[in-house]
Amino acid sequence: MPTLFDPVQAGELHLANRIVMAPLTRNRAPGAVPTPLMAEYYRQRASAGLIISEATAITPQAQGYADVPGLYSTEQLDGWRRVTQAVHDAGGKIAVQLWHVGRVSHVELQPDFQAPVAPSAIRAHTKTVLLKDGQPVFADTSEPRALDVSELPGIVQDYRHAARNAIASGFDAVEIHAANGYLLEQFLKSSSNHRKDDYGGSIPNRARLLLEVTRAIVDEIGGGRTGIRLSPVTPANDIDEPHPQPLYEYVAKHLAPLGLAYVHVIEGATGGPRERPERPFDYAAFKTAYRQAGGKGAWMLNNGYDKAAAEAAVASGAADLVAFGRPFIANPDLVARLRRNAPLNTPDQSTFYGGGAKGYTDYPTLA
Ligand code: 8OZ
Repeated sequence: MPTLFDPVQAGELHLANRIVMAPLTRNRAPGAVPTPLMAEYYRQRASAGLIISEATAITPQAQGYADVPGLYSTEQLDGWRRVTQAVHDAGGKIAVQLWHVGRVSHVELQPDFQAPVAPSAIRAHTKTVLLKDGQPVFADTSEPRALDVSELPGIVQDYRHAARNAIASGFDAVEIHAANGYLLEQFLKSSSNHRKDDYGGSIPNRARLLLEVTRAIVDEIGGGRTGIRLSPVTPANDIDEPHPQPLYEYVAKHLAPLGLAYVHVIEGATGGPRERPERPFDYAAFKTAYRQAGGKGAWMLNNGYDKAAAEAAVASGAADLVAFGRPFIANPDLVARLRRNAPLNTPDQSTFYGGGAKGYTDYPTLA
């Protein structure tokens, strides 16, 4: 039986253990440019089998929060190169999470104060973060405009270009952020997609953009360097799908031929309850649909795992990899602590988003 501490192959990635650092938004990239402090933060966490970077905007339009990084300018790529080099020097592996927020944005964060884009002109009743005099403030998201069908090939191209930039910046892989109520999930789920064209209505139509994006990235950098994050029942960012099972099994079957490095599944409500009684979902059947369709690569689970639950998931074969979020914020040496059954530092919520080294690079490691 495999343990959390055994190495594993995920596509082209040889991972030293099965403990993954989940993507974590930290809002410490002023002007969307990764800093040396970020390189230090990720370097400290390089003993994870795989680090998945914080969500990273593929274009200026993809941006939805103050001080989150991007992956489109020369300056940003140079900043990321320092990050990937630091992680590699410390013996780690790092994927970048490719992000388009869609409607979860604000005109103040958009090029020329334009409306954020979405499948349909339906506002998300959720907040984003702006900076006022350098201080983070919550603001309601702006009313989005519906993307014209003629714009969608350009968005697919933006993802492809970002994947190329990722490899040029030294990342080992990319993770497509298709979770948590952002653009690709806005297309997938029926509460946010009321389109009447080939990208709305039926399951194949709502899954079309996600599959086009994934195929373009796989064509650009190879499936073995491509992962995807999905959240079948999350209500995050005011999103809902009354019939997630057939939708996600369709997605699984169509991702299967692409030879992905991994599929990353958030169980339940992101960062919250693992069960949503009002939205039942059979995760085992979802995984079976992927494997039966020939899907290879690692199966990664996430949401609220502790050591015992993660060990059980890996031992039973339910997961090949388990992603830990908040524990990695407060425990740069999480792998060593789990291995030694050492106590964990408690994360300080007040320093999750924005700020500097405090609550970021100053958590203590074991002696
Ligand atoms: C927390 C704050 C802002 C963004 C996600 C990228 O939920 C995020 C995010 C999380 O996927």
